[in-house]
Amino acid sequence: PPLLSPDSDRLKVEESERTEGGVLRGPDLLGYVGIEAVLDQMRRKTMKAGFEFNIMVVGQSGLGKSTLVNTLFKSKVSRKSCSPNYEEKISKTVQLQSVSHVIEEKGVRMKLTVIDTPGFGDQINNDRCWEPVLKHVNEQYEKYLKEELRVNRQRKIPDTRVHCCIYFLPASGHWLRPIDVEFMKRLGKIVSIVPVIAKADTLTLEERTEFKQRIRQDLVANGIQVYPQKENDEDAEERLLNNTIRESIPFAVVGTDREHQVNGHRVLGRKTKWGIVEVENVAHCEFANLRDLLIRSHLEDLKQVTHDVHYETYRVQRLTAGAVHQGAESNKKLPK
Ligand SMILES: Nc1nc2c(ncn2[C@@H]2O[C@H](COP(=O)(O)OP(=O)(O)O)[C@@H](O)[C@H]2O)c(=O)[nH]1
Ligand SMILES: [Mg+2]
Repeated sequence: PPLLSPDSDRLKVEESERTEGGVLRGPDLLGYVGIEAVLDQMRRKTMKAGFEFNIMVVGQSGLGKSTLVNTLFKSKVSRKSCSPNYEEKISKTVQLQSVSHVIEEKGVRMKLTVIDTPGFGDQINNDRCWEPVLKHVNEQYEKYLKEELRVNRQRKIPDTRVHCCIYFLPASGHWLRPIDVEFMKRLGKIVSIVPVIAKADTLTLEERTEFKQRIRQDLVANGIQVYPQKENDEDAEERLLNNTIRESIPFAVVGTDREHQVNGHRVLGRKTKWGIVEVENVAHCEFANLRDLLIRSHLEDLKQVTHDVHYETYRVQRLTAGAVHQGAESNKKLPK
């Protein structure tokens, strides 16, 4: 029997003619349909399921990586290395460590994984120290791809892909060092990199402005891609918002694990002999800008870019390479 009766076929054509090129908005409709309720449905589903966010921190030890991540999420999600034990100190290789926590706020659950890279850039010869990081990022793509390709696959594939890589630049520098260039050049192609200036409380305001400008120039000069990338802007509105971010990176940040009293309020800050650096005060440093970018405005976008751009690139490369490989294999088996 035909799947569609001639009648319903005609109906379909008429409908598509009527709506072609046009948007039917509220006032055009005969009454309230209730499409907007989909937002509530999405909200409820997301709240029930929770979501994953995987963040990686890269930079030499002592730059305040663990402290900053803890400051970002206002909890001890990463272990501070105040007194590195002997073994850690002599570690000759970059060792990646993942720690996961579930953070819940107002009923929304986020499974946060922090991937730390102790040992990065700590050796005298830092040749190819980007390699273990690159390997880790690609391994997570591979894991996801393998799950996706399985016949009986899970309804929701566990996501271990790195959604964001915060790269810590030491505040002492005047320009990007070779290790920074080498790392960001390679990793920028496969993961969203957000460069930050670590321990920015050690710079004067002029030094900070100069250093930031210099880094932006160096990034362009070396063809390094950092997040948010221009070609991934989805519309004019997003472009405008992202332009302001692109003009102000790298954020000069300060981290802390202490609260102090300032004018009767408890604030996160670092106490020095000459005063308190307030971490969340935009007049003091750009920590708030970083937090807003990573969590309040671009968290979902970071996840989307990871899936739609970085993972997609990996998937296409991997599957075309696989197809070529298989083709070659089957060619060999062909009878001559
Ligand atoms: N001046 C200053 N010191 C910081 C800052 N963030 C962390 N520190 C200190 O730097 C040391 C190393 O911090 P840690 O987070 O363990 O660095 P990591 O090795 O990169 O994870 C600790 O003594 C921190 O208190 C900062 O923004 N400014
Ligand atoms: Mg650490």
